[in-house]
Amino acid sequence: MAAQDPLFPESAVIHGVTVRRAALTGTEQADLLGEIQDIARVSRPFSLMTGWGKPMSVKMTAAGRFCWFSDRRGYRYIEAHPETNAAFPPIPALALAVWSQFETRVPPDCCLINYYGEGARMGLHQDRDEADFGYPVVSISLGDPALFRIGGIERKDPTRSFWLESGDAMVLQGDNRLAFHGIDRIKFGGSGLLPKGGRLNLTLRRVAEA
Ligand code: MD3
Ligand code: FE
Repeated sequence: MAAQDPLFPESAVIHGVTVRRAALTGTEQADLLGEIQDIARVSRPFSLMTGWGKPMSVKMTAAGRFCWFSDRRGYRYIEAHPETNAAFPPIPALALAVWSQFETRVPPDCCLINYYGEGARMGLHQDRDEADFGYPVVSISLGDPALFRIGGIERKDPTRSFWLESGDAMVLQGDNRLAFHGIDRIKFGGSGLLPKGGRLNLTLRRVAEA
């Protein structure tokens, strides 16, 4: 492993969150993107409805057993694609390898895939539909930079922001596991990774009880 550069540390705690910059090399990012494109061809990304009755600007699909889902009946994890009823494809090996760098007790059973096109954002929310908050959520960013915001366990708590870039991994655990968080905006076209621009975020989770 290369020596730590204080201006670009390989692993840094930023505002209490562990971020591993360049967890994936350029080649690995391109390989993982190819795998996500294959998944998206069979498991088409869909737009979910927000609690306000408007569609989310982020499109979603998944790999692994579970996919997060929301409709007028509420939020839940589903095990079949809402349009085709097919099971979701397996989680790419490169994503599993990143998870293993942070969590070795259990494998993830959900790899949520979020696509951010121009102007897409994700409002402040908590991830609390999983069985055991003792397991982390691991995020992998691909493509355009995104301004990530994280607060505390109450919506009114103060928030902090920092940029996530292509190839960065982040682990949310402990006090951060139930923190409010969101994506304020992306720098559309700020990375050449996705041919038509935009950002992909993979979140690896353990949904079912181990
Ligand atoms: C902090 N995704 O899918 S990833 C989500 O970039 C989600 O697409 C964002 O929030 C994205 O639910 C942020 C980072 C992330 C994921 C899960 C968390 C941060 C988190 C769970 C708890 C606290
Ligand atoms: Fe989230």
